[in-house]
Amino acid sequence: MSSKKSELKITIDSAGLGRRIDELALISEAPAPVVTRVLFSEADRRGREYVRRAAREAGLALREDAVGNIFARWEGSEPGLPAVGSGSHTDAIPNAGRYDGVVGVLGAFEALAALKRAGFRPRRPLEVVMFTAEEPTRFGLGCLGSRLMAGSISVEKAQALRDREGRTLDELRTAAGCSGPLASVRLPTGYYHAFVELHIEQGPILEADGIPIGIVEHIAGPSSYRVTLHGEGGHAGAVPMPVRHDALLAGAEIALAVERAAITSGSRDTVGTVGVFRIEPGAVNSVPFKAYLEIDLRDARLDTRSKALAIIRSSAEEACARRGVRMEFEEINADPPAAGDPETVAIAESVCAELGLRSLRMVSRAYHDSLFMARVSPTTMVFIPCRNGWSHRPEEYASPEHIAWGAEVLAHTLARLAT
Ligand code: HGY
Ligand code: MN
Ligand code: MN
Repeated sequence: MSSKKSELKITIDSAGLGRRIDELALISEAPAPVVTRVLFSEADRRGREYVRRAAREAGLALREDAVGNIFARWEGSEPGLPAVGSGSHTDAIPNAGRYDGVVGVLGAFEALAALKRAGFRPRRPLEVVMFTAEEPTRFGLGCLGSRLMAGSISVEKAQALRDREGRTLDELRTAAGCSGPLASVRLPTGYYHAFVELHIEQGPILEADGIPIGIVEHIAGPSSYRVTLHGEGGHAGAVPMPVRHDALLAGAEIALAVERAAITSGSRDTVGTVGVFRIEPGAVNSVPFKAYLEIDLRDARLDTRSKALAIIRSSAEEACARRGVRMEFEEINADPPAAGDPETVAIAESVCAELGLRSLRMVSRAYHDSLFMARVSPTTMVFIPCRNGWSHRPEEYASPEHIAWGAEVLAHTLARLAT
């Protein structure tokens, strides 16, 4: 990896990049300005087609693997060398915005196109990845494409996944046109020389501090859990309060226990959320006999996350015992945090300094495909500010100037790594 100052004069086509981000945003299961593109839905498939077209327009060679990860490659002068990777995702949760993931895919295409326009000739291949299923919406598990690439999930576990309609990954990927064994998704050892992902911060720090670039040193470890509660139903008027076994109220106590455990963990990086909470029968005059919750619990450190989980579980057991409600508590995923590669972080940081851009080393509490790429390659992320830190909502916004600076820092960093 060369760290010498580059003489490259890189110009990002900010207007073109913004237009492509806006065009992709219109490919959605929901009316604008809402963006929703759930894995292998009709909108996701049209979004993939848009990504393929954008890659070709950037002059990149395309291939796809058995789970639908899309690779767009610029061969280097020494093709056999491990590639320098970048990329992100274009799937979007319900009621999302247009920048999460998309900036890292279209921004990487623009970074490579700008390097081509500047006359750069890479020694190492440069490759942009559009990862399949960074979001957990379809199967309840995020980063499915990068997990399989990194060997962080077994083929058996991936094939056992079911969506809410009971469909399997194999059914859906085949219907979307993917083929080949899932085992072939795993990357050969040393496939990437380094990996750098451009992404909006999805938090308020960069904007609040007036800093245009974040460089990720740590990515918090995500975990999620399914809780099913079996109480007793009955007539809302006839069942006296002392004899009720209300599943919703047990669930409500558990949701409050998640919040309390995160706030009192002693670590400012512990975050806990109950983002899914369904009850049955769901009638105003009927005592809920069943509740279903999904808990999202994260921390930059494993020990404080484990301690918070233990508190949540014991609070849940106590509430259910007191209320006469039966509980099933199942882990969906519990991934360790990842560290950014110090040398790659330092290169991105020196690029910012040479461009006269202030930068800040950060922890990412959102997870990204880089969480798994860090297991198989030296990795870091380049963050740009987003308005009020908003993300996973239609008001998500990143300014053209910040997007262009992010793509410019990415272009120089990738060039340095590929030299
Ligand atoms: O949930 C996350 O952190 C990511 O946006 N999927
Ligand atoms: Mn997201
Ligand atoms: Mn994302």
